[in-house]
Amino acid sequence: MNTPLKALLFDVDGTLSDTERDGHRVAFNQAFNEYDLDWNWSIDTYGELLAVTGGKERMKFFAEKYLNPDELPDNLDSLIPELHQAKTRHYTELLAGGAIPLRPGVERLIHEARQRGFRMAIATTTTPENVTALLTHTLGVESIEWFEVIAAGDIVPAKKPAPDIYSYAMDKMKLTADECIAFEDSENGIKSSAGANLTTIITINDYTKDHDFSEACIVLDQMGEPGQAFAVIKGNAEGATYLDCDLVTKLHQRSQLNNAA
Ligand code: XBP
Ligand code: MG
Repeated sequence: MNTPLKALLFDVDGTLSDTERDGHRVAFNQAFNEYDLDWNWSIDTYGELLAVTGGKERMKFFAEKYLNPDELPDNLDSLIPELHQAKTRHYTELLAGGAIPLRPGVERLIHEARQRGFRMAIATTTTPENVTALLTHTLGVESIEWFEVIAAGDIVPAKKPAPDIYSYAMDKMKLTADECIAFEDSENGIKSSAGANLTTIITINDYTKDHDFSEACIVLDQMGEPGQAFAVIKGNAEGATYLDCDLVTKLHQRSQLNNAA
């Protein structure tokens, strides 16, 4: 039984755009500065902290695991949501300043998917405002409407690696996992998508290149463009040099056949 592919479900951070190092990390540090905290997340420390998804959850983890008890602010529980609001403000300002572009091939694939009538949704742990700011400042404000569901942030209580955010998006679209394919960049991301029984295409980045992607149908260094070939890290791209809807459809079909075997 081969169910046709109907929808493309995209992670945001690390997948659509390299937002973590020069976006989220910088915005966290700006928020700490604004609140006169001498916390500063280096590129390496941030890589460790990415093990925890969600900005509020990440700050709490940092405070509890990286600080001495005497360094902890008394009002930590009320401070974290305030800091997070400030961080979101700084982050969306960075995006508005054009600081973070889409990764290679993302815009092309999204346009092609629209033309070919594939449905699209977002499934991410980041705050909804961050998603709309990224879309607005890269693809244009009208692109928000191209995504039938923007499943983001606290809309589900259990963030990635829990499968809930993908299950939520598929429920809203009235689709089953075998009618969809997910695009992810991280181990927490694929735990979530694979946990929701989704075939998953991985494009790695510097923070995630050593993660475990054994459940991916293919692992690429990027989506690639005509004239800018991707590198295939794991899997079979059947001679293609960039990710287009034909390759996405083939990967989906192949994974269905493997699941049935
Ligand atoms: C993304 C994240 C997010 C951002 C911060 O993970 O972990 O938490 O780093 O966003 P994924 P907020 O790509 O797997 O969805 O500060 O808005 O929570
Ligand atoms: Mg991600």
